[in-house]
Parts: sequence; structure tokens; C-alpha cells
Amino acid sequence: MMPGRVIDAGKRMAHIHAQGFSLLELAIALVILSLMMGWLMTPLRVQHSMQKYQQTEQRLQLAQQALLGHALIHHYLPCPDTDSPPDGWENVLSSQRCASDEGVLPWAQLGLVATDAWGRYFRYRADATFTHHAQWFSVAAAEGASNIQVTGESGAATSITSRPAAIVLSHGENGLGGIQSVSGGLTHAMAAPLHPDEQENADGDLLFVDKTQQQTGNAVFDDRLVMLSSKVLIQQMVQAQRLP
Ligand SMILES: [Ca+2]
Ligand SMILES: [Ca+2]
Repeated sequence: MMPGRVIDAGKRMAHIHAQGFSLLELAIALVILSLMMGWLMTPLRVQHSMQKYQQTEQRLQLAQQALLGHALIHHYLPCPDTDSPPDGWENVLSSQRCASDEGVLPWAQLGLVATDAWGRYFRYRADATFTHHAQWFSVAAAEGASNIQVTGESGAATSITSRPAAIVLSHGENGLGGIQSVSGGLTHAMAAPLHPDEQENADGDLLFVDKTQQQTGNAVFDDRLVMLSSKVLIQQMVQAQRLP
């Protein structure tokens, strides 16, 4: 055998060997890269979700303040927006009562952003005592006049109940039971909630649940709620000399 041929064969082998290694290395590198992306993306996702909750929380606080401001100016809380699609303005009957005690927060009237951080309108319920546009509420209304009940868990009997003058609610990240704002002024009704306490917040009655995030099987509770205390409302009205 010629010595040159042996060297050629050896080089070829080395070449094939090198190619084999580089493919294996590439595969390993890809696996490592995908793992690293996974590690990096998870905290990013959590961070993104947390930011949205913070943003929603801020908007809820602003809504609470704006409702107080509205009462100070007009002597009553605004009625819910019950138009479909919602237009951001309250719906009042000729009797000066609200068309409904529950609906969408009249964001335009209050000078607020229309939706929570996920693009869903805020649910708003106000007690009729505080929304009558002609018969203004008095100091006496501070004492248990509201029919709205907010509890820490479903089943009011077992937990402490608050009776706020009004509530503003975000259906949270899952948005179940809410109304999604779609571009072009259109809306999309979200699916019904699975968690019993989320169902309680979406059923349009007087009872609401306010508690920390919870997962029970497939059902998630992630709603966020602010209450407008009738006591705070009256106190602010008296302080501003809008009530005797
Ligand atoms: Ca929810
Ligand atoms: Ca309810």
C-alpha cells in the first residue's frame, strides 16, 4: 500500500469523525439553549403577569378615587354602563334611577382607562341608595344601607361580610365572566368562570368574593376587587361640606 493513501484514508476518517462530533455538539448545544430559554422565559412570563396585575390594581385604585370624586361633585355615584357594546357612560332612567345596579364601570364619565391590563372592562355594581340622581343619600346611609355583600369565601354565613356602597371588579388574568374589548369598538363575551368564587363574581347578584389567588383543580380564582366603603364616602362628603 502507498504511504500517501494511508494518510488520505486517515484524514478522511478524521474528517468524518469531526463531522460526527460537530453534529453531536450542535445537538447538545441546542438542548442546552432550549433549557436556558425555558429558564429565562419562565421568570419573564411571571414578571409580565405581575406587571399586568400591578397595572390593574392601580386602575382599580384610581376607579375608587374617581367614584369618590364623582360623588363629591354630583352628590351621587354614577350608574353602571349597561350599553352593548359599552360606551363608558352611565345608563339612567327617566325616574332618575339606574337602568341596572350592575354593569360596566362608566370609564369615560369618570375619566379613566376603559379596561384592565388584559383589555377587559371593569365590572361595577353600586347600591341604589347611592346612585339615585334626584334623592341624594344622607349621612344615615352610612349605616348598613347597602345591599352589596363582599366576603372572603363563598358562603357568606361562614365569613365576615363587608357592605360597601359600590364595588369595581377585574376578572383577572383568565378574564372569565368578563367582557373583552376588541378593536373597532367591538366586544367579545368571555367564557363562564369555573371556580365557584369566580362564578359568584360573575352572576350579577349582590354577593361578591374578594380573596387572594387560588387554584382548585382546573379552576382558578384570580379576580381583583375594590370596595368603596359607604363610611369613607360619607366621611369625605361631610369633610368637603357636601353633606350636613
Ligand atoms: Ca378571573
Ligand atoms: Ca354574585
